[in-house]
Amino acid sequence: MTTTLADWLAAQTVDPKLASVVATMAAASAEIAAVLRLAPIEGHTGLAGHTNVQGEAQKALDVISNDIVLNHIRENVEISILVSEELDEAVHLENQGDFMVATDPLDGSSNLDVNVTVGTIFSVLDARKGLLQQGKDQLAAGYAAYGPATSLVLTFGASVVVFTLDGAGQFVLTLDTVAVAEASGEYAINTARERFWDAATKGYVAENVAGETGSAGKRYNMRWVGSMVADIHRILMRGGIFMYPLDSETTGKGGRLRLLYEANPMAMIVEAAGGKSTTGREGILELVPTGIHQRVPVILGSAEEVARVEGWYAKG
Ligand code: AHM
Ligand code: MG
Repeated sequence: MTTTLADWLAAQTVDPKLASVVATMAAASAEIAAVLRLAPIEGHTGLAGHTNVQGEAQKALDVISNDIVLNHIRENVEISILVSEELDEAVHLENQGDFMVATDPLDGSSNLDVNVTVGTIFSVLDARKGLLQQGKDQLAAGYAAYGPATSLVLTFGASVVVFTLDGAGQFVLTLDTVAVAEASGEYAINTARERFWDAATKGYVAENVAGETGSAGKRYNMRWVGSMVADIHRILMRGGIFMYPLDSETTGKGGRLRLLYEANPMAMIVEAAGGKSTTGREGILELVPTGIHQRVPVILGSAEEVARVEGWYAKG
């Protein structure tokens, strides 16, 4: 029997208002998926002509996706605050609802013009507790991966489920328990940055490259899509580790990826699926944010691999 997202949400023992926030982000994702599918025909390609607060050139689809999320969020009275990668400031909506959404509306958008998987990442928090909350206080997290199929991955903290968008625009439950494999032979890191890496990252990756002849004692494969959503989705489905560590070029910024709407929701999902997440030195979900666009080092995935990286950091 088919379980739709609405069926599944109604069966959860969570605040129905919180469930409605998740349903809103799912609806926004379904609309973004429809726009992406036809973007080259509709001419939604290339740059929007301006930069966001991070100093990055916004793509036309970054802006369109952000507008879609904002429009859906405005229609849900339970949501009073939106933090978005594409908006300099937090948006305080007219609604007085108890929930805040932090989102990267279109992650990995440098992959758009080559038709490779991108995604929408989101985190749901209690708006009454302020903008800068620890990841462990997230109430829900999810992402949509726009790949060969559109997958919606959700957690309220206890477990992780996957829905697939059907031809009628409805999300259907396709995996009701996701477990990140404890061990893996796959790692994901942008190796072109090796000259900037710290000793721990160099040490861990060198062991993997040495394979069965090195101290890791087994063979590894490297995969890097360049879309965090796609790389994390692979890790949820078949294990592995994703790393965007602090390196000598990103140190001044605190890292590459953003805490509120990239690292925190992905860490919540990976941990709810039995994996681990860390900056290398502390748990991502323990970090106290200092700004809504704060960047952090991100290392997450299969528990054994993350523990090995932590071991390298513990050495120095
Ligand atoms: P974005 O939010 O501007 O798309 O940037 C985040 C993306 C991640 O999806 C991905 O893991 C990373 O940037 C890739 O970085 P790099 O270009 O160094 O490979
Ligand atoms: Mg992003």
